[in-house]
Amino acid sequence: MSKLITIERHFLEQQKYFPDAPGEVTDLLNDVAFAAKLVRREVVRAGLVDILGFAGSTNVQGEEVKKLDLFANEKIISAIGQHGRFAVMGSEENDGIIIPPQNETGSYALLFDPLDGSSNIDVNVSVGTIFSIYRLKASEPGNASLDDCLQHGSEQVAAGYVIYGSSVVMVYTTGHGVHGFTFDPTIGEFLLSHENIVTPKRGKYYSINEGSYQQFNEETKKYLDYIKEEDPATGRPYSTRYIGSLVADFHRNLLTGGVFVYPPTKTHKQGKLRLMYEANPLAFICEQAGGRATDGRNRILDIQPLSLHQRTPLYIGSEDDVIVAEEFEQGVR
Ligand code: AHM
Ligand code: MG
Repeated sequence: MSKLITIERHFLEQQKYFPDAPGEVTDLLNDVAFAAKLVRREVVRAGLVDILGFAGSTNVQGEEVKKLDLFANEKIISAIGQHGRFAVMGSEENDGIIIPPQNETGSYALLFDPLDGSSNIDVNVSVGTIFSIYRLKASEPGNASLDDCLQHGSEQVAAGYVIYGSSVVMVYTTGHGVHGFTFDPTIGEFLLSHENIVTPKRGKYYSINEGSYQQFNEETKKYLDYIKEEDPATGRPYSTRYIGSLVADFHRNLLTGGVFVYPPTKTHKQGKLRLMYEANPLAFICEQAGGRATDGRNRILDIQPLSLHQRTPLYIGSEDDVIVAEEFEQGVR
């Protein structure tokens, strides 16, 4: 039997990369992994809501049944906020920043999407949690502000996601490779299952919501025509894979190779996805795995954020595939 490595053990080993912050990064990641276990516990029982009570109603214990994404949001805020390691948080579910009760001792900012893929929550399709960690930029602990959240993605100390799928997997990076852990429910631990993930330079999948075709610009339409042409030399046509849960689409493409595109549309010039909660953490992971992530022109990690809920087009995945999609977007093909 190969050696079993728990996620906690792996976090400890990452600490060597942060000699100026003894123990801190390990603790931060442990907090996130613990919150993920709490969310997992609820996600795997999602179907039971039908038996125990509908979201928005009262369950058999007389408690109000929360929608799963709101539940995940509250759990993450309370489980992580209580340890005093984060001075400020931003969630896709909250309009403004969140200052946790023990913020005076925290030197970090956490940005997260508690349960991404909302359209899939009630139909037993994979959803995910995404997170991103920064050191405070502008403030002393106890005085953290929005500015501490609005940092370039390239400043991330760590980022990761949890996919609640056929099994539950947590993937993270601290800028030293990308590592994946599968949850073993019998012992309640995430165990190392994907060490040093390297994404293929080219894949065979493209992931885009083609139902929005009429909303796309001419460049995107041309790209879609191209990707479906028959040309064995370049592996075309590519196969479509689109789940509608970013974490699930990203995770598959990370492991198998491929490109995910959420382009600008006629009505949403900046696309749909959020820079701080979705694009930045996944871009950090993707680059660490040897892939590429841009808004069609600029590297995601170099975009200056101006607001917490800012949106961005997203081209992410295997390097060669992303470059082709960008060339179409820029009109050079
Ligand atoms: P959400 O935050 O409301 O869940 O929206 C984000 C999700 C992503 O997971 C996914 O990639 C995208 O929305 C799908 O959008 P669309 O239905 O427009 O294809
Ligand atoms: Mg989301």
